[in-house]
Amino acid sequence: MKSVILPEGKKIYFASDNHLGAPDSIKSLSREKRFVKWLDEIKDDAAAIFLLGDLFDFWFEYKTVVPKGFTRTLGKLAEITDNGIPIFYFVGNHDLWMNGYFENELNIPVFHKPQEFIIGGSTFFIGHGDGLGPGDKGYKRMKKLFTNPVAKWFFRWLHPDLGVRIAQYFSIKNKLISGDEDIRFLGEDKEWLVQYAKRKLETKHTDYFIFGHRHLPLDIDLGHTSTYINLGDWINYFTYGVFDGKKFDLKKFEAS
Ligand SMILES: [Mn+2]
Repeated sequence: MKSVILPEGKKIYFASDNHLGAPDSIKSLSREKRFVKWLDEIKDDAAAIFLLGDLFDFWFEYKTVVPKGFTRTLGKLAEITDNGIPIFYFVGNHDLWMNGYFENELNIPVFHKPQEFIIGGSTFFIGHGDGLGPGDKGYKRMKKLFTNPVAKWFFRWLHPDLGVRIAQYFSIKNKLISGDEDIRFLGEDKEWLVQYAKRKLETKHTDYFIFGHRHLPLDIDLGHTSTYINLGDWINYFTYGVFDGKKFDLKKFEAS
């Protein structure tokens, strides 16, 4: 299990689901500027920052090329890690084709599966949240294709102008393929990430389950002193999580 030291007076920050690049570069840019402003404000008291996926609406790394754009975000992330503040990245279902760029260029470890962390004495189970729990069979099949080495090899050999265009089309048009769900609360018994967390709790206690993917800010008491947090998104809610070693809060970053 990985651990993060949380000094007195410092905080751990969490955010997810920016979907930069969607629905177009102009609309994305104002959200990106707000996100960079948030990063700039929190860096002063951050002990670590966790980004829980779908930072990009589509991201694919070719051997020598990454997609255009997102310069402000990448620059700010580099500035923060250069100043010694660790950032952890968990891929989402929209940007799972990461392959070394964040590690090498930004010094940010990238996780393709949920991870357990000990942070300031509390236990955390952290991930994007796609494909976990019961159901979602159509998406789980698609994810097998997305992560298939042969399929990735063929996609990589499409010209990027064509490959990225095809991917953007499917990302925005097709909810089954992108794995995005309705952003209304389904009720605790139907929220599959709640069910997933409750099942995990049967074998092992965890203080906090932190996920993104639902695009819906949720703070649910699972009983047995365990909490499920969904971070919401940076499209409609502009929400983030902050942990000070004692309590976890979901907050909104107001535009000013
Ligand atoms: Mn998402």
